Amino acid sequence: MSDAPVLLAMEGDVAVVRLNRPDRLNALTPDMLDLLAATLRRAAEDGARAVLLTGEGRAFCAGADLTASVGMRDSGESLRRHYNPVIATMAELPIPIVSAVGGAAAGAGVSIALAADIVVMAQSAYLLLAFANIGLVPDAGATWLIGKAAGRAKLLEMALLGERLPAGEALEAGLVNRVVEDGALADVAHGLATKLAGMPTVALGLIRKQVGAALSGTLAETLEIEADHQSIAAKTEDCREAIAAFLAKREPHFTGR
Ligand code: T3D
Repeated sequence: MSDAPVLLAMEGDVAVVRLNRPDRLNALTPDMLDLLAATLRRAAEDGARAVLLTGEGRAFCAGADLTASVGMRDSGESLRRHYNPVIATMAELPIPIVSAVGGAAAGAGVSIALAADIVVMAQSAYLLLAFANIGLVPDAGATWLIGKAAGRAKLLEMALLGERLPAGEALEAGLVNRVVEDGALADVAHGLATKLAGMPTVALGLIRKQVGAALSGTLAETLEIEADHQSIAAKTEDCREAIAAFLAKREPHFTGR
């Protein structure tokens, strides 16, 4: 296997993107973050219709690599240059993302896991906003992602106490979508990514975009965006195919166009 810190493998229409520094629990370096953003963009440009994002080894991602001079550089600048573009790329990608979280998702690794559309966790996995434990504040969108999904009380608890949130509690808090037996993680996550890759890709991309906009916008703005997006979606080949299949009482075949 390649020793690149981020691996990409196409499995049918699913781009499997793997964080690959298992001996450091996939801790993030600036180069790795840049490669992750570039890999996600390339997967979409090359025609992938869904992404499965996961980590190699016993963790999803342990956040910033603490051996790589956090504290000696301008961390705000590091976030703006390397971390924020990953989260922005994930938000703007035109295809859906499933994250498969085994073991730890800590620090900025929490944000990368939760910035996916569907988050699947292994039973023994956990989320850890480790920042306050080392005198830092949540970053890479964690404050927004957790606040929007789970609300103020859970966000403050996780951010201030810096304790592990087990998968079952993450599910109860509305932070993730599925918790499965450890041995089933890869199959369940891959199954969801494969299902998404076979769906009407243009509509899924628009749904991602309008959900993001709705969470930050007003009802009036959302109504407008929905109308704009429906104009586009209703003209796709996949929409025509779905309606023809419905009327002919057969299964649709979606091409992503
Ligand atoms: O300037 C900037 O870039 C600012 C940006 C900040 C963003 C952030 O993400 S800050 C938060 C950074 N992350 C953390 O604080 C988490 C640190 N890690 C841990 O707390 C623990 O490792 C875990 C709770 C995640 C897992 O614990 P455990 O007991 O399962 O594993 P371990 O033994 O601690 O780790 C295994 C190895 O991975 C170990 O190396 P060794 O002893 O086998 O040589 C450990 O040092 C290494 N490792 C784990 N996390 C990191 C790491 N190495 C570098 N950076 C890490 N974040």
